[in-house]
Amino acid sequence: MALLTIHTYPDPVLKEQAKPVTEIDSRVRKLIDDMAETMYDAPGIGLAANQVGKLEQIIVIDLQKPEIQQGLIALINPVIIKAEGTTKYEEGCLSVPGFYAKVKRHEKVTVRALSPEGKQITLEADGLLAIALQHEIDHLNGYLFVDRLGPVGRELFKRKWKKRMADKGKSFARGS
Ligand code: K1U
Ligand code: ZN
Repeated sequence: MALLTIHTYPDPVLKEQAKPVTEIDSRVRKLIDDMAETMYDAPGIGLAANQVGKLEQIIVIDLQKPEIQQGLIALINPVIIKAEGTTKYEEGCLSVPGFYAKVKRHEKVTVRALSPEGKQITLEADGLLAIALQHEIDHLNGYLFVDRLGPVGRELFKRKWKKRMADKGKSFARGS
């Protein structure tokens, strides 16, 4: 297995639409293993292929809660086929490090996808799993959680990000 580089905002790959996987072969299964290793190392509870620079419709999720015992979920070509209710949850993103914000999402989702073994599966989820599925599927469609914020939240994000970049520039100039 190998650790992959996580691309961060504003890398253009994060704005791209990932393409459906047409053949689930050893290359795809290795990419899933590498994505899982990268997610656990980060650490995170999910990862989409766009985030490691691969425009393929693959996501991995592990909520890493012993009481849930869900384990690793790897989905290929996932599509939300049903969504109900609304909820708000404070999200983070490995591609937008250090920024957290409350995002409005569906409360429950039903997702259809292929498993790494090529079987069609249907997953019904609520709670954090439903949030993580929506967050990761958004990545495959070129959206970040900051794209789902209202005008005030987006403005706050842009200001914080600009300040962070300016601070980074200053410490680079100082050599620290
Ligand atoms: O897709 C990603 O960038 C991963 C992201 C997933 C996510 C987090 C919160 C709500 C929805 C989706 C993360 O995993 S950010 C890190 C994080 O939330 C976390 C890390 C370690 C332990 C617990 C949570
Ligand atoms: Zn993310």
